[in-house]
Amino acid sequence: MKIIHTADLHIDSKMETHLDSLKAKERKNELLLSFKRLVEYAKTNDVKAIIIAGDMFDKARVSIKTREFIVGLIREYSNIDFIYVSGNHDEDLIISEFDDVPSNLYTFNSKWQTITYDDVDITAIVYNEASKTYMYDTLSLDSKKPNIVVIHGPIEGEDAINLNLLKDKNINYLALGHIHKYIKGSLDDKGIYVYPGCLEGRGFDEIGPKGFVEIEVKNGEIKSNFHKFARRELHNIEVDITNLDNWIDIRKTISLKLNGIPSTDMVKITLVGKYNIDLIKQNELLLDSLNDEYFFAKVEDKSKLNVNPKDFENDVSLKGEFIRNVLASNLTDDEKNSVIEYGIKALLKEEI
Ligand SMILES: [Mn+2]
Repeated sequence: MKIIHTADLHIDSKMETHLDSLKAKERKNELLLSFKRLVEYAKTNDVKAIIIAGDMFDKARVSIKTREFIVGLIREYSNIDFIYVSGNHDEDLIISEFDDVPSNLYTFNSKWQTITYDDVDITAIVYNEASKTYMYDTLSLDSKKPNIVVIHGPIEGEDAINLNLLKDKNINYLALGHIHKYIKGSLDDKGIYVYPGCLEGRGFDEIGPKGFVEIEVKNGEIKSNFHKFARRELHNIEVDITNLDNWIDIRKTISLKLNGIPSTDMVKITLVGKYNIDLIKQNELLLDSLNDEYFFAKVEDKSKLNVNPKDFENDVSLKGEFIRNVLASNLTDDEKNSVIEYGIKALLKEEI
């Protein structure tokens, strides 16, 4: 029996924190379409159940459009079971009170509930203030069968699920949700815990490969594999511009670093290093040229001007005088950097 473990889809999320409004709208639709692709993948690959370990939606309130889409999709694929445990973002979602809940959609509450298949038992609970006080004591699993347990929550910090208290309870696969990257760890002698991560990265804090975990239960054994599936990946790339002389060199250095990244991906370039006073960076041009090449690009400039006051001690030109004045001022280092950069450009009659 094949099962998919996904979580943290955050459907209906605004996406505007990182993207401009046009791209945000496109990505918002892509979140929905990725879920559709996932369901189609399940059908093609003979997957019997899809576990959604929380935060399927970004908020408890979803638009009618989204609800129709999801419920319609679940109903259409009636041979697949959708095992949906709400998370911290969508806990109050009253999906079970929709008047048209498909019979293959299973929802859960603050008490353990088990769905029994021939090959495996899947047991789940909504993790909240109430259930976290008693869930360790009330979990009782059939030791003669492989067991998958589903919970949405962190495993570190104040509100963490206590993995120690879940040891030796016959859990073979603990299907978690909450952390937006793929993590697999050992629970006890016979069990593992897994976060599949989010299905699509939403911003530059969710970089790297994203997808779901495919589980196979065979002869009483559970095997699982991460499956890269996101429509687009996000990349956060640092580029050192120390000793580069001109914009063309910066662009070339960036291209080398981006080698192999598909143009459908999203890239954030952070410029670092110490650049020489004669370098004209043209970050807007850089941003435009990257946006021409990739679905979405962002540029952050953390590079520092490499200016040694000694070099200008005896410089009698206007430039020398200007730089000495700025360096002697009470401005912060960052402010000095930009004042000198703009000042030099102005002296060179550049556009500022
Ligand atoms: Mn989440």
